[in-house]
Amino acid sequence: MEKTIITTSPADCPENCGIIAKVKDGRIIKLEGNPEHGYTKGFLCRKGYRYLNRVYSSKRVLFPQKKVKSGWKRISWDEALDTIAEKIKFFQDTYGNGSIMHFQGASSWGATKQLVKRFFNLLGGVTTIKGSLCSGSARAAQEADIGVRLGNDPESILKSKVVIIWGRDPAKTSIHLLPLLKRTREQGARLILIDPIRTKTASICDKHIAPRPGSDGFLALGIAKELLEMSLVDADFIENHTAGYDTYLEILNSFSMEKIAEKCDVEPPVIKKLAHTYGGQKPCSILLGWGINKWEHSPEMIRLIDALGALAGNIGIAGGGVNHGFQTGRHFDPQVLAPEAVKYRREIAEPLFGQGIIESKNPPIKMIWINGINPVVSCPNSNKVIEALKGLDFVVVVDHFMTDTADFAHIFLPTTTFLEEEDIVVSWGHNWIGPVNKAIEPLGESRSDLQIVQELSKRLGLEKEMEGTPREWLKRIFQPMEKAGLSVERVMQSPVRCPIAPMVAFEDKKFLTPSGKFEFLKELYKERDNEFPFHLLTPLSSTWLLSLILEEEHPDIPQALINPNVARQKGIPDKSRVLLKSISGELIAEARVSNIAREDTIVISHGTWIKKGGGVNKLTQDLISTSGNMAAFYSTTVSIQALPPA
Ligand SMILES: Nc1nc2c(c(=O)[nH]1)N[C@H]1C(S)=C(S)[C@@H](COP(=O)(O)OP(=O)(O)OC[C@H]3O[C@@H](n4cnc5c(=O)[nH]c(N)nc54)[C@H](O)[C@@H]3O)O[C@H]1N2
Ligand SMILES: Nc1nc2c(c(=O)[nH]1)N[C@H]1C(S)=C(S)[C@@H](COP(=O)(O)OP(=O)(O)OC[C@H]3O[C@@H](n4cnc5c(=O)[nH]c(N)nc54)[C@H](O)[C@@H]3O)O[C@H]1N2
Ligand SMILES: [Mo]
Repeated sequence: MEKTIITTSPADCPENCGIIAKVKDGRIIKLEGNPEHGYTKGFLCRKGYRYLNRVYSSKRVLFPQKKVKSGWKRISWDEALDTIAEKIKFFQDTYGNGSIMHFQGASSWGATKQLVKRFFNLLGGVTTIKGSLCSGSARAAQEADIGVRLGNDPESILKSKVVIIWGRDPAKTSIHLLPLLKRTREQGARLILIDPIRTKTASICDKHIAPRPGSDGFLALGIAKELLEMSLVDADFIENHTAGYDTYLEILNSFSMEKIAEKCDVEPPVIKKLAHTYGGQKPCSILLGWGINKWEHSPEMIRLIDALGALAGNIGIAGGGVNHGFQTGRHFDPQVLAPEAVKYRREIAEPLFGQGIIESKNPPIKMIWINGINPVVSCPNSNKVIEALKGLDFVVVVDHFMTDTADFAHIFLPTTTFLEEEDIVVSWGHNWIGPVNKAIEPLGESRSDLQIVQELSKRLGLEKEMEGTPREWLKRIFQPMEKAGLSVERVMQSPVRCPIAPMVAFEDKKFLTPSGKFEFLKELYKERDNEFPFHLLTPLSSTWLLSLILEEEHPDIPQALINPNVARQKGIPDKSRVLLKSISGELIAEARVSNIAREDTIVISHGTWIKKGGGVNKLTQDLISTSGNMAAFYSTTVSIQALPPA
């Protein structure tokens, strides 16, 4: 008998696709797109269709493991959880709660995943994490400007006359945006891409501008100058709905157009034309990406781009907006995290994870629980992350696979995939909420994150506070949505558009800032001196999602894209081996000579594992954004040299 299960990808991806799982005799035979999902509309990316290769991979770990001298030894759940409970009690009693750290990532956006945080809060609070590896700067920038990171519904671009895609590569990272972009272009809209790399997205755009990496703040200042020069500004919006305009003008007036052009390496006529396009035809939408968000000074860069929206009166209108992503927290009841139980609080910024552990004092961190993240691969400065993990007394990793991080665990706990779980996914990339219905029983002895902490809570006197079925917990977590008229039962039937999400953000022009107005930035950032000659951009890969790569699917060697002129100067033939060096480390890669990269830029995709010869974060510096505690992966510079064949 074949069954059809309605589910949703909880992956850390703006698409969160609606999925139909076809199940026969307890085994999933196929994943398909769910045509009833209003945004993803029945198609998945290759990674989605092929997700079953992960579920049924022979490399998936399905039993608890303990590290022994000769490697890993299978143990029972009882032994694993008894050991962990004893360690928790020991570290609490000996050094205090701060000696225990909980590092939860965002690899699954299932709502029940928060309950692991509840468990650690119920312990009285432990050392946790603040900031982000993904969107911290954009959140901080938009909180300062408009009060919250909230954009127009993606469908709003169908009303745009111009769409500027700024530091985002949807052809690779948001494939369901493509049909919308194509439709709006067919209706006559102009599409403009701003990206130092000539990506695949450039081929669907009318114009591609490749500024110096990290210089977009200046490009935005140049556009603003010309908007003012040509009176393409919305005086009413500036007068009635903004604050801090005079200070912003002072910043603007302290640079000449020529200086700006030199800084961002875009010719004045190109900047001026861009300003005419942006200010000349309303509405114009800016789609801000995550590339622009991974620099030390990203908060200022993003605020300078937001300012364009305010100047041209392109905020709060259909087809307008400076759109990044959506905050998902407002859908959930914060009390579920048991904040009242927290007596101890210490947070380490995610980008400084390694350093934070190494330098921790009073008490030093001794034990860590890691779930839903692979910090050795994903955090900047992998070498420091490894040093930090090696120095800990007790490491627990909850995952599906023996990742580079899991290699440092003392106990590995096998967890279920979403196809073995019941949950709800609220997306950060669009406004649809999707059900996660259980398609199959857990494979092997794998357990959900929730089940794992529930079992552990029994050993620590917290059973009552953690008990409940996933459905019962979902009803508690989802209280605010139930109050807004959307029940958990309804969500579990099929994907549904979020009832509180506006099609147009801030249509009433009442911003959630303390002044109620759009706030211009007050200060520019300090430019950094680069240590090495090339910017290292490490964007996401079209082939894989973050670090979710099966070992057998790894490339033999990472590929480094370099400009033909650099290749000539340095004597680096195509497909030859090169050595890259930064302040943090070294990496051997294969040079791919390509004019999609600027002469000052080297490009390597993020995600591959160190034990498979990859790991671009061995090169990246552990730098942090000026606000929002965001990892500044792209502020790293490198040198490159030819290597003899292996
Ligand atoms: N295939 C695939 N899809 C994914 C993911 C994946 O790993 N693989 N990951 C998902 C996740 S978690 C996220 S956050 C999203 C991110 O989605 P995107 O925003 O598309 O991702 P990035 O690759 O970080 O950056 C996009 C572009 O920004 C450019 N960029 C870098 N620095 C600058 C700059 O200074 N100025 C400008 N103008 N551009 C710059 C890069 O060259 C890159 O082409 O993708 C999601 N979708
Ligand atoms: N150099 C460089 N580094 C980057 C980036 C970049 O552009 N350049 N991009 C960054 C971005 S945008 C992001 S979002 C981060 C992501 O960094 P991570 O959060 O590390 O992302 P993932 O690779 O998705 O997942 C980590 C692990 O979680 C596991 N996992 C999946 N689902 C579950 C679950 O339900 N429970 C448990 N316990 N485990 C689960 C997976 O098997 C995987 O091993 O990486 C960042 N790192
Ligand atoms: Mo991300």
